[in-house]
Amino acid sequence: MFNRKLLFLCLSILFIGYACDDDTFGVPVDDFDYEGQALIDNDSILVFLENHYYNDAIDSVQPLVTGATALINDSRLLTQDVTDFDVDYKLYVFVKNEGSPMPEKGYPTEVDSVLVKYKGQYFNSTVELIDFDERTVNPLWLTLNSVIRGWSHGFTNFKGGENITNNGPITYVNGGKGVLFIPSGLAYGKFGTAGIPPSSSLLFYIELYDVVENTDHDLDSVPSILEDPDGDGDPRNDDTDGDGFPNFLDPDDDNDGIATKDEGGADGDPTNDFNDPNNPTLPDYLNPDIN
Ligand SMILES: [Ca+2]
Ligand SMILES: [Ca+2]
Ligand SMILES: [Ca+2]
Ligand SMILES: [Ca+2]
Repeated sequence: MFNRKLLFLCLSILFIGYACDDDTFGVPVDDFDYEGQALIDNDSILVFLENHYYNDAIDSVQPLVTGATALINDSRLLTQDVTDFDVDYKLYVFVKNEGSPMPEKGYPTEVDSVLVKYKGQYFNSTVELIDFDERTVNPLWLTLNSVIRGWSHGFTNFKGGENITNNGPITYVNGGKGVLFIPSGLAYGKFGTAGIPPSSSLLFYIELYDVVENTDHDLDSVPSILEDPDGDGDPRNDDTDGDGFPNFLDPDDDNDGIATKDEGGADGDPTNDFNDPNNPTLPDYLNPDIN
């Protein structure tokens, strides 16, 4: 990990008698304890889940009362393991409604476009909930690569609703609906943001109305989720031609002057063309020697 390398470098330099402070080489040393904060957040969220329940009558998380099932024991609560920048997190997802059974409304990937409503709250230092943002009247389109990581992963547990528009306003039924419990490291982290203090864990009530399956951000005929040549499930960290634009936002992925969508052969699908006998497993659109 980069920070460990930098620490090693600092130690080496100390050994030969140079000072090593927070901005050695102009690169700030980040000594924030991400793993420790993740554990603190997880403990707080668990305490919260043990002491609250989901009131179905009012669709609200409420303090536990006699006869109710605590969220931690509610079979509708999922635990999702997420690793981000080498830190392991637990994301807790309460699924009130999974979403439409129609297959084409299937689960979004973490880079798909979604139509959502939400209401966000943060946990303060005494694990009370404070409102900070909501979008509860008109749903909003956004893409899951450009939101907090807790959303990117959490929404993949839900499906969209069925469009029942009949020459009137667009309406959806049977959409996904639930609550995300997000540790600060998958939200706004150690800095927080406007209206959210540093290292705050978040609670979001969410509704998922619609999904654009196989969202293709750069319109290059390769779905964004497949623009992941290193296969780690995260298309944000792949930049084949090193031009600063990750492949899923780069219409010419190998910078050979031929747009990726034009390296797809007769069927227009760039993912199944391999014309380099010296490199038979590399698709043409990622191979600058083939154009
Ligand atoms: Ca990747
Ligand atoms: Ca690129
Ligand atoms: Ca691309
Ligand atoms: Ca090529």
